[in-house]
Amino acid sequence: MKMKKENMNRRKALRNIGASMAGLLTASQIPKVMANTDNNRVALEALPTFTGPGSKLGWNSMGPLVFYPQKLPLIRLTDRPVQLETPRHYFRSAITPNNAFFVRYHMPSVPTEIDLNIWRLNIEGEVNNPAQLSLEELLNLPPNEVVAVNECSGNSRSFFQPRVPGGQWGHGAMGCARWKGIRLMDLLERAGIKSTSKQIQFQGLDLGKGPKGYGSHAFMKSFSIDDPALQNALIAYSMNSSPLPILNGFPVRMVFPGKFATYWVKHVTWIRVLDHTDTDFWTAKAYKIPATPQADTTPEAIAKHEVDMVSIGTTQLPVRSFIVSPDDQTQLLAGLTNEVCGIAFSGSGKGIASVEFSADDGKTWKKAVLGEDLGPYAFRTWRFDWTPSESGVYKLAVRAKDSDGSIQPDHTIWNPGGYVLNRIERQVVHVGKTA
Ligand SMILES: Nc1nc2c(c(=O)[nH]1)N[C@H]1C(S)=C(S)[C@@H](COP(=O)(O)O)O[C@H]1N2
Ligand SMILES: [Mo]
Repeated sequence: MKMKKENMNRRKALRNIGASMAGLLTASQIPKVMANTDNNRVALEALPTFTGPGSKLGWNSMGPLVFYPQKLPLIRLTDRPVQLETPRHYFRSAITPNNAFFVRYHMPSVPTEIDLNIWRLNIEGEVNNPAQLSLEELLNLPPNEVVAVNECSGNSRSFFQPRVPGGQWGHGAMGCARWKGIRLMDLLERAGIKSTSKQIQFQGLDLGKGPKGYGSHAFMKSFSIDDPALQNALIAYSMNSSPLPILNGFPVRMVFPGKFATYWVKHVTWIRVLDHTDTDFWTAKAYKIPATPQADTTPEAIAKHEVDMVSIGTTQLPVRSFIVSPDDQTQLLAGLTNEVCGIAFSGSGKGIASVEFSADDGKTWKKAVLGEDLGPYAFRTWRFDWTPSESGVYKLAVRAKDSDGSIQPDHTIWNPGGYVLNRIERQVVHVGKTA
């Protein structure tokens, strides 16, 4: 009897908690959700925004600034897995400092130290001469270099409306570094690829607790043997003339210039030549974009399974540009020259042809001055000396054109992964009076 009464009291207490929590959201505020193909739930209505349109702190995601090993304070999205975003001001230069470079993992367990006496890069599978190479042996092979942007597919995801699941990145899930290492093809040629080979799979050291073949187990990505991305790939042991920070892939990581960062496998330890098409979750199921222009679709079309989805590896980083300064805190004055600056980049391999600046919300455009050319895959800095004659509120915009003719659209897109956004970005600024 007594037990029963206690249970009843507990149940009542729980009901009360339920009631008071429900009190925080009225029925009309609870967003409608529906399932999409990946068993994710997609909000049908706009959710309250934190980093999206209309928010005050719009450029980066909102999160605490945290210290991690070898890093300056970065913005934390999540701790397990570690996801850290680079604050906006670090993009004033074309090279992102190693200690400010963003961090993204999928597994909760990431390596925190690596014993180079034991560590070997394994070349295995459909090769005539499997190899286990120490870092020292890699350093003795002919080096190659590229300056290239590493951009997360979900960079800017928090700006999607309706909101989509996944890390709610602002614009800081990108960085540009000078990568030095050995050509993947040099190693594969030494190993002798068999004619039975179909794909090359790259696997890192980080592990999760899930079963093999599932996303929760290990991180690996594959490209087909005839994919041109393999020809350009480096196995990088140096980042901006230093060893890689552990959180960015020490001792070596893959670098696929022009391709999204999901392929840039960190702590790459197994390079496996497969005689079949990879069935692992990360290549076979994850990171899919609609096979539509600009990977644009709608939640309704996804729900009806009307959309062909393709791997994000089939595309390159679309052309993008950003205003880094001023932000909405910068003091600007009418009649004075105010420097506007930022970066542009694209993964086409052709480089940036031009960057244009608008001080009137995109109605009229003027050419910006481009900074040093560090190669077609690098950030290209740009600047514009802007002298507003009147005080007031201005909507600044920037757009870049790629040397292959691609431009940034002036409209947003939507897809369920929150991938490949490259619309023209804007910055509202307040210009004060001098008298
Ligand atoms: N080993 C390993 N490599 C990885 C990942 C991972 O989870 N594990 N994530 C990929 C993704 S999705 C991104 S965006 C980049 C991030 O690179 P960074 O952490 O050096 O900035 O690493 C890629 N390589
Ligand atoms: Mo990513």
